[in-house]
Amino acid sequence: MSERTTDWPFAPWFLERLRSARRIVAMTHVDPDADGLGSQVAFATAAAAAGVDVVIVNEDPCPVRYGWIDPHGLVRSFDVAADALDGADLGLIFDANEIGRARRPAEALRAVGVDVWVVDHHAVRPDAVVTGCVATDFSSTGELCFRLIEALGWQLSPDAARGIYGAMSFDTGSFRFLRNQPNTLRVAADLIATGLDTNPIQEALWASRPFEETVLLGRVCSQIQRSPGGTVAWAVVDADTTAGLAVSRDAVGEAMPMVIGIEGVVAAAMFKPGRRDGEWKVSLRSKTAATIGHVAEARGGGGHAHAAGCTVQGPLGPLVEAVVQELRVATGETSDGVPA
Ligand SMILES: [Mn+2]
Repeated sequence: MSERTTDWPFAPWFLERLRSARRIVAMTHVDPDADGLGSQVAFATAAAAAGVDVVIVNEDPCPVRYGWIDPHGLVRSFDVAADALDGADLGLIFDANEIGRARRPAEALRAVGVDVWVVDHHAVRPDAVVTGCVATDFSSTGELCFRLIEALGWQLSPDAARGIYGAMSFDTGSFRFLRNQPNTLRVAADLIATGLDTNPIQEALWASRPFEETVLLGRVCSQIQRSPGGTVAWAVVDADTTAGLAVSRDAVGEAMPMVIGIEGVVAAAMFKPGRRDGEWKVSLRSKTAATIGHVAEARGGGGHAHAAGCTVQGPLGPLVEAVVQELRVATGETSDGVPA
């Protein structure tokens, strides 16, 4: 078969492989988010109702704050559920298109010769070879899963509807970032029409920030810096920023809307320590007047045109300087690599 990936509408070979699988292992990326989790819970519950065996095994356990997406405890980590891989004949990574992003479950399947495919809405790196479904016009993997469940002829359970709506709300920032795609709101409307109560989902996602994380946001906001022309803003988050606060690793990411939300700012960056010593995670955002995906791609990362990220080995100073300078070029603040 020459074709390796399908967009929506899905290719017959893709749907047939899912329908005929003996056991599918659904995975998502490390540091799982509401899009990846909502998508896999939706897919697994719809599959179960259709008599298809789908188990969810991720590198990481389901974060406590996303427990509402998985009320029946379907999401398990590799540490406790490696056995569930036995007998699987297909792996499916949701919301990522690189095997490495799913870590151990994907590597374990590969090691015993099981195909690992993807269901994702992120652009594939030019040099990568992936199999499965990649549809970059979709707001979220959740929206893509809605179409997938529909195409497979499976029923949408209330749990599946909740997972998909949560995934869509998360990735669109509560339906703000729609990329002018009318289908996103059509899918949301279809979900509401099933009787789904969206209020608890919206409150869980957007109105349940722990107090200490709110204090952290204040600290991050007080550290925001701006370029001379005011088109680029950034914040560096280090151990001092989180000192004395019991906050999750992801909490600082919540400050991004404040950084990119500044009047006149077109591109924003946040820098926070990575998992390994000396490593920094760089998150990038931009408004419509600039694209920043290339800045992450040049450092081995990826994402979308207006939201991307990468993980880079330090030192921090030159990294910040280089990223900020590239963002200034992206916004047109400077026309070349020379600081104004
Ligand atoms: Mn996503």
